[in-house]
Amino acid sequence: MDEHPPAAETPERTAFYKKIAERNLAPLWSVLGDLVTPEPKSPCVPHYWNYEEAKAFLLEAGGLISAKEAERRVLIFENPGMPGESKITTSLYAGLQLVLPGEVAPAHRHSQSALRFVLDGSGAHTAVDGERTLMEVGDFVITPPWAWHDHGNTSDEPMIWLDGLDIPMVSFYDASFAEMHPNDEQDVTRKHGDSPARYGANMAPIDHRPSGAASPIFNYPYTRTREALETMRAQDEWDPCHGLKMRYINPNDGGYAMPTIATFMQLLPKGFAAAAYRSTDACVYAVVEGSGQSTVDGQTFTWGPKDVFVVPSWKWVTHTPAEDAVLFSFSDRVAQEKLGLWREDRGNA
Ligand code: 1HN
Repeated sequence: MDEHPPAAETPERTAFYKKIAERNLAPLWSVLGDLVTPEPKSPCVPHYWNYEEAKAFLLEAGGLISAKEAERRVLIFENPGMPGESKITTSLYAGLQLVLPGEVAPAHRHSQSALRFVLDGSGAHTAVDGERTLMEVGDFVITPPWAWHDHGNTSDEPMIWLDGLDIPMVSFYDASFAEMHPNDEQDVTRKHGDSPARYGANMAPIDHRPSGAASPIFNYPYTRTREALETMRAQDEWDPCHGLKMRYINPNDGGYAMPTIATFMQLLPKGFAAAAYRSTDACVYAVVEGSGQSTVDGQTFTWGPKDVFVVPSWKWVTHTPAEDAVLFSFSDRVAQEKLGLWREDRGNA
């Protein structure tokens, strides 16, 4: 711990360290300060990606490789502090996925949980465990761990979404399994709209026994999310740091919708000057509506619709919308809460 000075090197100590290293032993006192820091210390840095620029590259990739050949045609959002690691934060992966008209991204399943946040296009589908859902801009769609999933686009426009996965977390636990489905598309065994009817109408079948760690609602449509925010704003109860911020919940238990990734949607009204905030969950933001600025650890990002930016753990963030703005975000907060690790600092607010 940094209050404690590091042990001085002496010839005897150096010789001792060398000797024990041959037996795969090491002195804790040489590394303790780096292992247990008084505050979070992360390689993750604040960063912003302009959507139009990333989209142009993604469409270019569309001319280079098909969704089928790529399995998933995705450009990874790489945190500049961790190049080559396929991480947007220390614990999370994010990417931008393109499915062109007529394409299928073939069915597979894996231990990793995935979220899709729809940015562009209308009417492409994803299938999860035998049920298809149509995707519209602003929809938040879940692929639970080990669920078969494939994507198809029978519309006439490119479909682009933000993927968020817990890949680094699963790697940390060495718990990754994956397999391809024998067919490009899994059989559709349930009618379109089945799960929203069954679990998304504030009811559940009387003998429903929750199974699996994720919400049985696998598409949270933006129309309903937006309406909730718009209706609630009339009450004028603004959180000084967040404006009006909601979390997506699992109707089985009221917890977060996914077991490892927490997801949120917030409204920041025009003229709102958010108070500085920090928390231990590094957070990925995707702008849905409006424009504005966010200052993260002293760096100011100017954002508009569909732009993506990342706020590392324990770095101060302040949001300043230039007009009414709606922000989707996700983080590992749900995992940190389960592990008793999560903390926030609301500054003076
Ligand atoms: C995956 O399965 C998808 O299903 C997207 O769309 C991105 C990144 C790494 C591993 C699996 C998808 C992925 C992924």
